[in-house]
Amino acid sequence: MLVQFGHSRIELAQGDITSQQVDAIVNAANSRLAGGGGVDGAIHRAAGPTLMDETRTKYPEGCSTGSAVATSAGRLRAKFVFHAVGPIWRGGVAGEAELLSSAYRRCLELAVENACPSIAFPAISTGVYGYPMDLAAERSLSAVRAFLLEHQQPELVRFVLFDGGSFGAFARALEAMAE
Ligand code: AR6
Repeated sequence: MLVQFGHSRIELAQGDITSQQVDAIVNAANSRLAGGGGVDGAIHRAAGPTLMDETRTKYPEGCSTGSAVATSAGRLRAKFVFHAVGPIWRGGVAGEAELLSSAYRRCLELAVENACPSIAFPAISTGVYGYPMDLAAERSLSAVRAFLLEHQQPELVRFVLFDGGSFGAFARALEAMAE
C-alpha cells in the first residue's frame, strides 16, 4: 500500500526490516542502547558486532525516550541505523503519544541531516513496550505525514510491519488518513 503526501510517499510492507534496501533503517531501541529482543535483536544480529561497538563508543550515555541517534549499519543493506527510543505504554496518561511522535520526527530529521532519501521504520513501541497497535498506527502515521507535508522529504518512508495484525492496523489508519 502506498500513499503520496506532497513530494513524498508512505509505503506499507509486511516482513522483516533487516532485509530492506533503504538508506536508513530504524531500530526500536531502549534508552541505554543496550540491545535486546524484537527488532533490536534482529538488527544487531544482521548488522554484526560493529553496530554495538559503534553505538557504545559514540553514545555512552544512551539516548532519551522520544529521541534517536545515528550509527552506520554494519552488514545491513543500508547506510545508517537510527536507534529510536519509543515510550513504554503506561495506559496513555504519561505523554506516550507525544513521545512516540517525537521519536519518529527525530528519525526523519536524521534522515534529512544525513541526506537519506529513503527510510524504513518498524512499529516502534508496539512489542515489548506494549503500545496498543491501533493507537500506535494512527499516531506514527500522523507524525510522519505531518513531517512530510512540512519538509517535503525524505522521498520514501516505508513502515515494515512484522505480521498480518500490525499490517492491517497500519493499513486501516493510512486509508483513513488518505480519504
Ligand atoms: N522486522 C520488523 N518488525 C519486527 C521485527 C523485524 N525483524 N521483529 C519484531 N518486529 P519491539 P518496542 C515488530 O519489541 O516495543 C527491545 O528489547 C514487533 O512485532 O522490537 O519498541 C529493545 O531493546 C513489534 O510490532 O520494540 C527495547 O528494550 C514491533 O516490531 C524494547 O524491545 C516493535 O517491537 C523496545 O520495545
